[in-house]
Amino acid sequence: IPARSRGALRVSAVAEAERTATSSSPAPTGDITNKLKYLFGKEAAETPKDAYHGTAWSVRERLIDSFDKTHEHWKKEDPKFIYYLSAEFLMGRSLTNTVYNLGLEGEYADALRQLGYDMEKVADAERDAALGNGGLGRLAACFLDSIATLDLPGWGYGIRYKYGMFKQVLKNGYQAEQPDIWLTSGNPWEIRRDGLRFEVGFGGRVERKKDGNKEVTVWTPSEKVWAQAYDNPIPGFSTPTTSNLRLWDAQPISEFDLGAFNAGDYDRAMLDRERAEAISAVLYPNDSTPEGKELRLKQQYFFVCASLQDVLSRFKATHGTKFELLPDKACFQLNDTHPTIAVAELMRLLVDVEGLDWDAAWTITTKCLNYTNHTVMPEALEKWPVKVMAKMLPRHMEIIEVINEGWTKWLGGHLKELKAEERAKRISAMSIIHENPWNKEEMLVNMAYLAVVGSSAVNGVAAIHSNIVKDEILNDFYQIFPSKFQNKTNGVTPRRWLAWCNPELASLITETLGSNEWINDTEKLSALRAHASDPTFQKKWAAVKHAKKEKLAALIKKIHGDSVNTNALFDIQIKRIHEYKRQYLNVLSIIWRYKQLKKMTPEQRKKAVPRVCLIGGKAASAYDMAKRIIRLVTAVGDVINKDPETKDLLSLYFLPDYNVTLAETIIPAAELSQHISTAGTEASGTSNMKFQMNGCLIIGTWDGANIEIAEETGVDNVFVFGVRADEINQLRKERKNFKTDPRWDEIMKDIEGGMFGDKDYFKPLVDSVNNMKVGNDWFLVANDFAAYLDAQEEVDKVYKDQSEWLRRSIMYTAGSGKFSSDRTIREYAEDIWHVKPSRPAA
Ligand code: 9GP
Repeated sequence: IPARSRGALRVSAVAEAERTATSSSPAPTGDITNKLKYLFGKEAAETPKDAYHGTAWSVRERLIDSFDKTHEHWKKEDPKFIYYLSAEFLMGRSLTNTVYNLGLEGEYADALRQLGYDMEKVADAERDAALGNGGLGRLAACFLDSIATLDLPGWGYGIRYKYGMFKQVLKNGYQAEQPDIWLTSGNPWEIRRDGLRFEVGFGGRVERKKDGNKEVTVWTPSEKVWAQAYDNPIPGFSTPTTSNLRLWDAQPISEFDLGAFNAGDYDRAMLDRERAEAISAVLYPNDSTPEGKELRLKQQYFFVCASLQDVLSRFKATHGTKFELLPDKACFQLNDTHPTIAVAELMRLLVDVEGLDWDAAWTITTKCLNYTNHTVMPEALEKWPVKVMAKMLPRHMEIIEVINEGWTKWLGGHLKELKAEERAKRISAMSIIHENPWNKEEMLVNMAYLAVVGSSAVNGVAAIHSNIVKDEILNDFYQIFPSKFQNKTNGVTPRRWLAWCNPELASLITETLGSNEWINDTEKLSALRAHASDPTFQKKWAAVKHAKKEKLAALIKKIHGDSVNTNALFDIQIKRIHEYKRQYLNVLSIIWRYKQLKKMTPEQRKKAVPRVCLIGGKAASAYDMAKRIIRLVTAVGDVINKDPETKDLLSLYFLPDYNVTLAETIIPAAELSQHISTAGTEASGTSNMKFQMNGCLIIGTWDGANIEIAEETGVDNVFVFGVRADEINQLRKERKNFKTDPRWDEIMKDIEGGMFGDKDYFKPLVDSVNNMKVGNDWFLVANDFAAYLDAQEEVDKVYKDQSEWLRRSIMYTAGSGKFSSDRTIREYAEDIWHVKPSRPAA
């Protein structure tokens, strides 16, 4: 990072001077080499990896100082805390973020330079902490950054997975999954809290016993593990606050069965350890088998149980057993349905362990919990078979039954005006425990319903999605509790996703706006609008984009060995691979573009807009159709990237192992990004916001946060196409009358005919969209195809007018103020959590 950019990004020279003056930390150069010598046994940093280790362990100490001060302050002040419970935290790398957030980048960059290293290269040696799958987990990470930056007393709680999200590799163009072994070289960003562990039980039996006159319930689990705490300090930006992400690692209660070992039964000797460690081994074990399902439920309960015990033990240390004060001191956000077992667990802890009566415990529980819904996809709205729940968590199953009895009884009273038959129907539709519609023999616990009944507030993550939650998914509940339902449009941290990943653009913005205050107050970006049509400013803007495209081109060269045309439009779609996200639609249009180019004369080709198309994302390991889509991308790429006639005008690459770090290189370089889900299916999307911040134009459907982005950017600046959410149901019913576009028919024949090879493998993909009958082409790819091609033509037209393109690009960044996660978190803090900032002294 050039010195000029660093200066332009700094919080303020005064703040930094103050920090350095009060810091007792040793000079970084010596400290880095000391860390290498005493922790790694190395005399000097021989590789960027060495330099990374020395730097990270040195920065860690500064981070811990800040962490300790913050937590001493909070202990003294005893403010209300928000606890963000999430099965996923997609943190990415920490070094750059930490030094920038702590204002140490100058010091450490200089120190590394003295050691002969460049900060960016050193940062590159870090592995991503990929403890998440996609948007949900990355959102949780952005939220932690904002919680700390806004000085809000708050922690994240989750699982310290030994293996994060799998590493995706391509084998002959097909996705293959490899374990992500991310902890082998140690993790400087965590602190193992020795002695801070809680017991978590599973299975066993439940009994009623007499305790004096009182009947008490005693759960004796058949299996127990320790949840061991690891803290991951989260530095805020431009503040002394450093918050925390506490992750739990599962460990055996008894280390090792020496008796079994001595008897020669080595497998049994290790059994407890293996069973325990399996709980925090992998993110999202494949749950297509009953064992996989049990393991997932175990994981969810494991981290929820440890987190609640932890919070209650801190609460008791200050307030004893005055649990009626708990809602004034703690609130919990349930990130999707994964932590919903918290409803039953908090009841169990309050009633069975602390001896509160049921009603008092229920009032406290519902005041403390809140639930965010992140998806309309039925597969992600979890429903656990009663059988599995009863086996794994017998006491919780009982508690859920009692909650459901109380709830349905209350509902009966509330709906007493209705006729008996109608009332019974409504109650049955809203029961937390219900029949499996596909298998009448099986009863299910509906976790979303449990979350709604057990929470104070329920929210969706973009305006359209929150309306769908109210009007469709949870409409019955909305009718009963309208005031419970809210919207909190997602946001992303402008630190990682603009300032730190695109320092060149950040410097230009700071220079133009006269200060870097926009980093913490993104509404200030709107002042860029005044410069959007200024040719001198446009030139500088374009130069930054071009430099970023060069960097991405170098990465493509490294991965695929090909040089791409950096004067081409960089057109990008990066997200999990899913039918509803419609990467398929993108590929079909690329095929069409290729066919058109092939038909053109050399003269006509000169007028064509060249494009480099990039697609990246992981397909869940058991998601067959998504894997076929990846193969289609690579197969089409194989054909067109090798065609000498067109390859400078069109290329298509699949970027394997899409993760946070890759996104940090891709997003600043993007000129067009695709957010083309079927309207009504993408809850929000958050990469759309990251692209927008980096001045990337969007082609998208009227879906998720695209709508609000378009409103903020100016609808005319966005390439919007396709059917609207309110038309979808009708269109699905009318499938068989749908007349496909002739261009569509041609492409389907090409794929079926083997133009890209592998025709048998692609057949199910073609069949899934091409048979016009009810239930097929569920995501309406065929319906939107023609409109999408038109929108793509419009993209080309605007790209030819570079001054208009650049004007739009600037308008995107200028309109991105709303999508800072600081805004989102402020709204949660004010409307749901009622948590106030509490900043430690610097
Ligand atoms: O699919 C949604 C995505 O649209 C949203 O931006 C993100 C954060 O709210 O959550 C995703 N949901 C999940 O990953 C699973 O519910």
